[in-house]
Amino acid sequence: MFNRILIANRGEIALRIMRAARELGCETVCVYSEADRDGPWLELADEAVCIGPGPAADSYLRFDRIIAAAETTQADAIHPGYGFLAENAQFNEVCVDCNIRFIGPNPQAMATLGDKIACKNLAKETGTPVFPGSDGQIEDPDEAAQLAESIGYPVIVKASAGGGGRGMRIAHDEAQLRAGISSATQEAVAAFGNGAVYIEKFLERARHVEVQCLGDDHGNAVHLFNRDCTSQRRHQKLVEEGPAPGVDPAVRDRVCESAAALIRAAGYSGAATCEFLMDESQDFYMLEVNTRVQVEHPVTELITGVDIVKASIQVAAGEVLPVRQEDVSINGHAIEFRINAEDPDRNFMPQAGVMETFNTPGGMGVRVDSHVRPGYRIPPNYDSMIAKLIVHGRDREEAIARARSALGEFQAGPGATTLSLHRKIIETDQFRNVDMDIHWVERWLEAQAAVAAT
Ligand code: MV4
Repeated sequence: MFNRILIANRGEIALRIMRAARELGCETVCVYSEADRDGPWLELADEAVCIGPGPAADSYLRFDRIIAAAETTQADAIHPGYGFLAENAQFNEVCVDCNIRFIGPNPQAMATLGDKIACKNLAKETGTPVFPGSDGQIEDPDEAAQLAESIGYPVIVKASAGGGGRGMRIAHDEAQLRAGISSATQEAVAAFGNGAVYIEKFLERARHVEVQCLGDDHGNAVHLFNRDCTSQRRHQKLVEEGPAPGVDPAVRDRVCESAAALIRAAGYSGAATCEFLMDESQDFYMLEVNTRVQVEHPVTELITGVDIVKASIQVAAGEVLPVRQEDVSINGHAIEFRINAEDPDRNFMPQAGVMETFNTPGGMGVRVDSHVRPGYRIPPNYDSMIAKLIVHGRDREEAIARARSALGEFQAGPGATTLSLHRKIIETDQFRNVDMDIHWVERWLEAQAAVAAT
């Protein structure tokens, strides 16, 4: 096991990683920016090292400063958390070159799965379902137009180096397709330095279902079942739950096993998530693989009992996966609510400033992952998430009942938060009846605003 782990992150995930590290007997080093000087999570670190000013580009994204901090504090591993450098294969490689263990996949596995075309090709080999589309990169717009004709419009043009909704164009006819290929290519060159684009069938009404996986360096990979992350706005997830409701166990197991097969084939170590879209017939199509621990990992921890962050550290230290597939089962249902310091009534405007009131809920099946305490000043530089409320029950109904109670108890202010939004979401017919698709929250918010305007 490692002696000292450096955490190249901040906020709730820095706290989450430190807790897992401590449990494994590792010391922790936390790097921080000047804007995070008073971060309450720094008190839990054995050492804290300032790596620069508030803007992430001058601190949390600086390879040189993070590596220097690891070397001067004699850290033997770096956990990147999520965001910042978590999916940066170059940073990963620099860690390897400096003889510091990057807690996550090797640079090769990260690069392969991070490249959408390479990932999709590997998925085809492992039997992971993907959308019908181009066989790799589009070389010739005429060929692309022919292919689109045969799979049928609408199609979507995607950048191989894109992700999270960047570099995508929807085309309903040939003219839009030709324009989309050209503009997506230009955008991809400018944004990622890689202009490769591909096309696939575009699915209108879909749910976002993802599979949590774990791999090790001994050729093992398991899945920890799935989560539904359909409730989102502008590619920002709001509510996640697991297991994904309304997926037949046989379909679920087949898709989850295919996701684990993909991770295994990539020679992947650590936590990974395979994202899928699911249509109304429960047909699945893989979108992309996230090569990091995700914000919503606690949903899976509550329903499987597996400590995903601890496992990510153990496998990075060379240990065999702490769980075998046959030992993983689903216990009940869990739902996570992302509490952001944003005003849902003012276009989700971020609310920087002091959190004066911060009373978190408790009781059976209630978990709060947060770095905030009363008096904490939210810096304007970073993501506005201040807490994750995760509830667990024997079934979805009990989880929702606990969510209602816990969301009612939760007090945070004076600035607006997304707590008020979550209290409304759980009462909607759409959420209660799982009558959801990836655009439902945006449609519902617009309808609400229209009613408020009359
Ligand atoms: C799609 C799609 C429909 N059909 N691909 C958006 C982010 C990136 N991960 C892929 N995305 C999509 N790919 C096909 N073939 C619709 C989306 C999409 C989406 C996916 C998941 C969650 C929210 C979304 C919001 C808009 C579009």
